[in-house]
Amino acid sequence: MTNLLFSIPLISKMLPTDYVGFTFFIGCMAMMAASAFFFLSLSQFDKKWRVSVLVSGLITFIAAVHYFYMRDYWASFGESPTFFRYVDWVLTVPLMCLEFYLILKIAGAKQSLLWKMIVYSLVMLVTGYFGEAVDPTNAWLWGLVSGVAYFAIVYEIWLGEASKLAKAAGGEVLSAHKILCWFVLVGWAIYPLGYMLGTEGWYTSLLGKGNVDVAYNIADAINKIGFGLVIYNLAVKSTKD
Ligand SMILES: *C/C=C(C)/C=C/C=C(C)/C=C/C1=C(C)CCCC1(C)C
Repeated sequence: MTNLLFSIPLISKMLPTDYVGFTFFIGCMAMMAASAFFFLSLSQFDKKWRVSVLVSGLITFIAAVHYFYMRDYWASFGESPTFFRYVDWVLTVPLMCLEFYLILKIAGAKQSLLWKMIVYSLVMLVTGYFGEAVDPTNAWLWGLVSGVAYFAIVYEIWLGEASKLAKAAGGEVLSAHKILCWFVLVGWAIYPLGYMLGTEGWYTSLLGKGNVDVAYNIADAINKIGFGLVIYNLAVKSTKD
């Protein structure tokens, strides 16, 4: 009998030029390490900040699990794991909206603000999924609707109710809110760029085609871990006071 165990590889080779595979691999490790960091830091904070830091850890933990699946999917099929990607986002982006709400609660944020942002983010992601996976011939149109929802989020935190609450809260909360606003405006803008590199549309002649997964993986690392560190930093500073 031939040794079946050795004829079925349990791990696939990674070519040195496989940047997608590489960024998936690094993504797994980074998200996992960040989760351990956030979870293990919890006990050092005042009670009211613990939930925020816990949510930071949940965001990177949910991403870590999806990254393990996405890495394997890419290694097995050499295709974008679009489905897992969007499931990850549908879970983690609303949690990022929750982070805004949690830090603004001390200034009187209402649940309606949270729900409004969650609805915007779901519209943004569901239409994005349709453009990438269900109806890619109209990718530009789905991307446009998704982009409008994205700008609604940007408006809400930069100029809308959330920004007013942040000003009312002042101090460390206001500084943290400002940094998170920049993450959403600049860090999140990498996603529509990746989308345009990965789908066909009028923009293809301008931008060309590129690898959507490398763009998404870099963006996820910046946004999920960076976002969490801003919250962590806020909790550290507010606990010392
Ligand atoms: C952790 C994951 C995050 C922060 C994901 C954010 C995703 C976006 C901001 C995606 C935005 C998109 C557009 C604005 C238009 C094209 C379609 C999307 C879904 C890529």
